[in-house]
Amino acid sequence: MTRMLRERVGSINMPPMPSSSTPPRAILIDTDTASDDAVALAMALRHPDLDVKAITVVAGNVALPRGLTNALYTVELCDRDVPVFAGADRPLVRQAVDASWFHGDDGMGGHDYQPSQRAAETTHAVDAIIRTVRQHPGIEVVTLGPLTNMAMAIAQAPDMVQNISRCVVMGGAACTEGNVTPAAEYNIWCDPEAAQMVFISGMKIEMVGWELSRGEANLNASDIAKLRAIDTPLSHFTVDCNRRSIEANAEQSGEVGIPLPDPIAMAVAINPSICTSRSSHRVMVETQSELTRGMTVVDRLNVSGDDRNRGRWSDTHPTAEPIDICWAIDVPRWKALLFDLVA
Ligand SMILES: [Ca+2]
Repeated sequence: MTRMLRERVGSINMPPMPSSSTPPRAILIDTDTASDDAVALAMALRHPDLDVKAITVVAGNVALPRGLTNALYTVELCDRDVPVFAGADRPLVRQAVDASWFHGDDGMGGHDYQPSQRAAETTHAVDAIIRTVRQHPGIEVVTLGPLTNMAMAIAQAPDMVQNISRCVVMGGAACTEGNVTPAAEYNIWCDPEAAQMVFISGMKIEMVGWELSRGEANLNASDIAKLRAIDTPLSHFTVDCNRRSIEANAEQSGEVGIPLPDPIAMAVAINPSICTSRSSHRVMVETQSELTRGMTVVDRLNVSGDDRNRGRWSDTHPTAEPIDICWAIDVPRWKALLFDLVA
């Protein structure tokens, strides 16, 4: 369990460092870096209890080169020296379909942020994931994009999953509507085959669906004013890079404010108690139907474990470890954590 922030974050040029004898938690982040990913990356990079070992980028919200640029810029903005690796430039078997309409052509609200100094590593992200996980038993993984890189890594090194203490997946829509089709959330819809491979890999997965970023969890006008008042480069960046997503949010769902699914997943990763309702269930991903492509089918009532229902689901699908589903979050605490980390 994460402790309270040991110190308030100071100047943007002086990121907080771990101060106790407890070593920081090793973490790897896989991301299709657009605006909400960037905020999530910043939260992890700025948190004193986390040691971000690697950032691996996958095609998704934006094309791979742009996602790479956005991730590198964010690392630079946070004044951290964390390696960034380029991974898959398309889903496993499907065409790439980005979400630039939601995040802006550059994924960052049209600001065209460019890193001035940093460049990506030459190692492929999949190799970097395997190497990093093997080097750091107990590492935590947070995925913020389509699961292509993770699926490829698991396929190449299935033993790797034993070293991952938990994998927090921003993805899916647990027993509710999606944001890219009525059935599916974007990250899972984008590469459903990869998601299915990851979900049945035996890894300890916590699913944080997009629905948790809706309603009161959006950053409202008051929250945005608070970020402006914090008045750091990072607090302004949090608002500015989401300029387009504010408009898109209103167009798509009629909701007002900045939706931040990736930062909410990161908040749950940082402090699991921000998730206030969770339970474990088998989850399968639809890969056959175009109607429900990428749907995360959650066995909420655990009917597949009922002998009377065997043969209806369990026998026709691979056995999988249950996945932890986050059903609700503590909205004030999620926002407070964000404000702390961008101050
Ligand atoms: Ca993302």
